[in-house]
Amino acid sequence: MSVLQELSLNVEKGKRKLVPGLVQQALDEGIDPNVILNEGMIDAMSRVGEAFRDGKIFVPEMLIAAKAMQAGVATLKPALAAGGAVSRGKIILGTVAGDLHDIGKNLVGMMLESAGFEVIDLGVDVADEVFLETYDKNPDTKIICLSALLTTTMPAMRSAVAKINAAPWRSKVKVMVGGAPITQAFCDEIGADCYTADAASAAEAAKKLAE
Ligand code: B1M
Repeated sequence: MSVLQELSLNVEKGKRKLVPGLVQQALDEGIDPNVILNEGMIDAMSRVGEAFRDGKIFVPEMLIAAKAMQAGVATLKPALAAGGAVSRGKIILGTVAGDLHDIGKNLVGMMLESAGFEVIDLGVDVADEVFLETYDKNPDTKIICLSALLTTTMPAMRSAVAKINAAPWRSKVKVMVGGAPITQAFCDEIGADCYTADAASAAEAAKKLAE
């Protein structure tokens, strides 16, 4: 079995203590950090999601797998986020109200930081008002980034974007959205400026938007 297969299996099984060592082994074998992330960990989380959907596992198993992935991401972070020291400005980032998923958001934050942005990470379950208040305290913010992982929290994303769109400073800031259920069509419908499907493309898009 290759190290990536072993890593993927251990993320899926939630073996938090084994995952960092396997990530390190993969790095030592010279495997591209993005390949380690996608084929060694994100793939595993997709299988975890399918098993949950099919009723084969339950929330605790999903949480244990998430913790294993987080441990792996921590080991991978220096290799993944080997960014320069450029300063591209501030970004406000958070997972919308009612939504507790943060692995994808954290990856987006990591890639934005490595692209040279200062990221104000508001965490998960962020109320609409908190995005607005944080902008008021940081009016030099260039982009507000919203993540949502549940179809049931897409309305919260719509609501947050509607409030941002109604703010007097709207023309000075860009709004980016993403997360598994989000699409370009939904982004257009709710009046956000940019949708991207993954963390790497979010960082690329942010660089263009902030120019
Ligand atoms: Co949840 N969960 N979960 N969960 N969970 C999903 C999302 C689900 C698809 C599983 C399934 O049923 N197949 C399903 C949603 C179904 C739906 O909405 N239609 C689901 C459900 C139902 C739930 C609960 C409701 C379960 C319950 O309680 N009955 C519950 C809700 C809790 C809440 O939020 N209120 C719940 C809870 C949890 C845990 C807490 C146990 C745990 C999260 C732990 C954590 O995040 N710290 C969890 C997990 C782990 C998952 C799965 C298995 C994995 C999510 C993940 O981390 N993926 C997930 C299934 C799946 O995704 N296949 C599932 C890896 C991560 C890297 O990908 O977050 O998609 P992702 O991020 C990607 C892109 O989406 C993108 O970039 C990242 C990759 O580069 N991206 C952006 C994300 N944000 C972006 C922002 C951007 C741009 C790109 O710009 C701003």
